[in-house]
Amino acid sequence: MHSLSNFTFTRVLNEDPILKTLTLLGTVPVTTAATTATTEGEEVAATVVSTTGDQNKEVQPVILLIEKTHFATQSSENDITRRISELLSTGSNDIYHWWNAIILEGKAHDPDLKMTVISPATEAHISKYSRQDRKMITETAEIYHKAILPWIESQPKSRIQWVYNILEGLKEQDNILLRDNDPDTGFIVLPDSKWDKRTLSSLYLLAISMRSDIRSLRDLKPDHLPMLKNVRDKIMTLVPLRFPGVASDEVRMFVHYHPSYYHFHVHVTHVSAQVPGSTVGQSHLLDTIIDNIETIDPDYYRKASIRFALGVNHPVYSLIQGFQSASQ
Ligand code: M7G
Repeated sequence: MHSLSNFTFTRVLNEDPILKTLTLLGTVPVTTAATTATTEGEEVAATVVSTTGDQNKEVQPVILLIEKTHFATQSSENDITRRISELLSTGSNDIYHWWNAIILEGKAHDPDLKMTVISPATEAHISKYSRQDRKMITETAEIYHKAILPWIESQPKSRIQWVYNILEGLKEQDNILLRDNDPDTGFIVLPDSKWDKRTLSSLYLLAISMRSDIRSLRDLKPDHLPMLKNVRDKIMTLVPLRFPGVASDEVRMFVHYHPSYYHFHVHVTHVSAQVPGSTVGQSHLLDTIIDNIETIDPDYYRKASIRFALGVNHPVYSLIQGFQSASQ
């Protein structure tokens, strides 16, 4: 999908006036690529409905994540004040003046919006990106092994196809910042799709493990310490070298529990980056993970009760609630 001319708006899934983001659900006519994804993959797009006027047309659901970009500040070339075509006064008081401004023309090197398109979107995507209440909930080791692990194992492999595309050298190869091919301790570092690839204070990279047997934090054992330390040490060296201006003590590395994608990966961000959704209770610092396994208990993550915040639409939320009420 390279244009929005075919996009038909369905509804707003979410919006955030602080992060300046808008998430829309809509449809586009079905493409051959989409059919491939749904026939060979075990996952089916949310709805494939039709009808426009008297023509019956197959359409597929699409999610558009739209975010206003940060201001480019590096050179006078990018000076935002020169791109404002109209100023509309909204008031003033003494020395204070408020305007709304209209920018008519964007520039290729200083775009106004960053957009992510998920096409075709599955029910799981629609649920993830819809506005929902978040709750704190505790997953005990028993709940994990009896209720959550079977669910994780039932996830279609197609959900992490994008990860394999990166590891197998099929996609995003121009962006790879580091590749360590060791099958046990190796990993690939590349920009996270959330990052605008230019604002250092919101630097966001992803380190994806070469191993495909680690689904999440819960699987981590002493055997994995060399891999975890390799990620930590190499990233500490890589980031200040590749991104002068970001010092090693400004690099934050963490793992999400629950992640959206059950193939082990580490989030790498600038310490001051605002990370949407990554609130207290979902992020586990890489250094703390290493320490827990190395000095507290080799089986720490197999045994731990983990408390986290979760959107109520998340399947894990209802699985935990279901398990708790069944055992009462
Ligand atoms: P997570 O902890 O599994 O889930 O992190 P989260 O989305 O709840 O944080 C997965 C990370 O991978 C997120 O930070 C995503 O922004 C990032 N990501 C997702 N996809 C589908 C891609 C992709 O195709 N390419 C890249 N480079 N990053 C992605």
